[in-house]
Amino acid sequence: GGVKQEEGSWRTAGKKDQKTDYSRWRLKDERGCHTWHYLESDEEVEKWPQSVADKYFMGMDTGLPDLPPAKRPLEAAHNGLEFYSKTQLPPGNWGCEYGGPMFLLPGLVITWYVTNTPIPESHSIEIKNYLFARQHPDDGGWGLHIEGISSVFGTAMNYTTLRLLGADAEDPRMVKARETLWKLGGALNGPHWAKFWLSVLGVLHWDCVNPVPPELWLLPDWVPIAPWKWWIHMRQVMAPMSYVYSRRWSYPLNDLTRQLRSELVPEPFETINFDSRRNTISDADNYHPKTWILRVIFWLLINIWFPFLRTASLKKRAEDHVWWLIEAEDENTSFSNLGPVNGPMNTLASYIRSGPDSYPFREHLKTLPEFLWVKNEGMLMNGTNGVQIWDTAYTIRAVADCGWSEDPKWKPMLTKALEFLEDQQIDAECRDQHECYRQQRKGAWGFSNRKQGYAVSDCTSEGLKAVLTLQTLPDYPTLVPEQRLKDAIDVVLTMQNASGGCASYEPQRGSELLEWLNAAEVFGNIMVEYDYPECTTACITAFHMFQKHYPEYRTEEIKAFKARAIDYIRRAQRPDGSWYGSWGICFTYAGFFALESLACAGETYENSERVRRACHFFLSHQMEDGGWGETYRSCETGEWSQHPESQVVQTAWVVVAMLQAQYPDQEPLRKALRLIVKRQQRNGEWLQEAIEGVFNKSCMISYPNYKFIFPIMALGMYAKRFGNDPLL
Ligand code: LAN
Repeated sequence: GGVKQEEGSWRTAGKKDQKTDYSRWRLKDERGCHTWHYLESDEEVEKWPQSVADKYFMGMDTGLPDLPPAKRPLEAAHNGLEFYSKTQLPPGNWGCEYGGPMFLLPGLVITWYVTNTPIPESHSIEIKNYLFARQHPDDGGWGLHIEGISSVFGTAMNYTTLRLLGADAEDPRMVKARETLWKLGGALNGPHWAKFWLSVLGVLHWDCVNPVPPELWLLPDWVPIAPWKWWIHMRQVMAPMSYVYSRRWSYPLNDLTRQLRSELVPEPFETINFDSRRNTISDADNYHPKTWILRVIFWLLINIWFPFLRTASLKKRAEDHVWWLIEAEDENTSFSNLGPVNGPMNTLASYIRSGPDSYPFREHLKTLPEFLWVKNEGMLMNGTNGVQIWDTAYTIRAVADCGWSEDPKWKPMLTKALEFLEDQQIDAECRDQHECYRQQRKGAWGFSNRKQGYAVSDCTSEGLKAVLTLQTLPDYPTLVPEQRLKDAIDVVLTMQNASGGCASYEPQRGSELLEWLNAAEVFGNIMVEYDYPECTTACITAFHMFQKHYPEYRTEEIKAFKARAIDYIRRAQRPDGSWYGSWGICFTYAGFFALESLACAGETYENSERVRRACHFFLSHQMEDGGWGETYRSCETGEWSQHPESQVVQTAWVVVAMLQAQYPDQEPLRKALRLIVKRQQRNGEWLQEAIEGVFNKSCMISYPNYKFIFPIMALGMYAKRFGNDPLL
């Protein structure tokens, strides 16, 4: 490895498959910022005892007792909550692993490596353990996400990560991974993002990377393809990527990266024409093939723009402006950054621009660990810096659905959760909001924590609903004053698309035709915001609840918003009665939301043909055992894909959906809940089943707390409707 890296624990080669001592890991939660710590000294271990939550997250014995067996719905919900409540973290929030994507750790580890950042031995060991644990046993490869088939993206990147961390090229598992990679055509058959990272590392040559010109950010706002119109995740990833691309920065070649060249690419390196490999990609990676228009644009950029038209001063102006945007993003998020891709990329950009001792680079190194998580398989990188606000708001809702908001047993837990949400509401706009093209955010909630600072339509709505649910009860203090509730409403009111539906972080800004310029190959629906039944429903229901308490505030606007939003939900229903889900798998998830929206509009099984169609869609997929199960393929293909096993989480979604619809027949729902209760363990927990979440159609992501939240919600709502008679 590089000379400096030897100071850290990059090369733990030879000491194969070490394990750290799991009794030394601790999760620290400071106002919703999560970091994992490995305590080296016995003194520290003594001072900072391991919590039940720590043990649970790492798959250790929690020591939680067996509970009286549950026969009735509320008994099962109670047992579930008894267990789940023990994982509430000190500031009042819930948290969990948020893994699934398999392309995140490589970006982080490559960034650490090329910036000569020492890596703690505990991290190096557990990252390797995780990657080996997630290697596909049959072919030795990795996919885009934990359940996905082996691809070049997954295999080349995770192989590289293991090698950087000291795994031996002759380790049989590495040999097997290489075989699969070569069968797929090697790293030069990888997607854009793989070629980018491997060029940064100096293993591939920049000529094989499709261009990302920073000049795009100099385009006037009216230009239809100007970046401010893109989906925020594309914008914030492409900005640092364009900076690094423009600088063509690569890590100097060393022994290890020279070896990697021959391990990742079957052809002899010297003979490769890199420019001709810009568009070569394996079928396993090519979810969204590039359009011919995009290829023509790339060709023009490479052959005309860069060599003949781009002046040095234009290059500098573009780089300076993109750097300004990167700095603004860093400041507006206190270096948390929007996500796990632009986090490492901004780190790298600040290293290149300002150097290893600069303030931004140092701050990035301190903040990046907030993406990491430790579980029984090792250390992984989360899809965001956590799920804090989202899971906490949903937990409040589930407990309330059981009718337990004022139960003295749960009041301290709920009060803590309310305190957390109060603390995490965003209280000010961004600096240079308009120049950074950021959405209004004062009064909003994000998905993870306030520090990250991105308003999300449905997170704001769920945050608001959770706060209202508790605060409007006489037993609870009014922590969030009226003005701040109205601020939240103001934000939600900015989120509607022209269609009436709602998107995620901002209303749609650019044309859906921009998808023709989607260069990332591995993802779909990535260039602009879309309408989502999930986000739309959260907004509708937030208004609905808010208006019960504050009927006078912006009444007409809210009324118009709701009417148009519900109309969108109606239009988005497919002929078979289903809705396509974008953030959870898949039809069971979206239907759960859509039927709640329709219930808000007074549409139920009895009076609505639409609702009946939706219920029959669900009934036609109910399994023998009473449950529902669809695989992640539903998201990729847009058609129901039957899972061989029923899934507790999806079953709970359908039960809630059918209860919202006021489906008259109790029997199918009772059968479904029997399954949920049978799957419950003696200590009240449910075990992890298939992956629950998705983004951009092709990448899956885990929501481990859903196995508590939604069964508890379903059991509570069922009991409210049909009574608490024994299920079994
Ligand atoms: C998330 C996580 C939460 C999710 C919900 C709130 C559940 C959803 O209803 C709205 C969209 C949102 C906020 C969302 C958007 C995309 C995210 C941030 C993710 C799925 C988590 C990870 C993903 C992000 C894009 C991963 C990085 C990958 C890139 C392609 C940049």
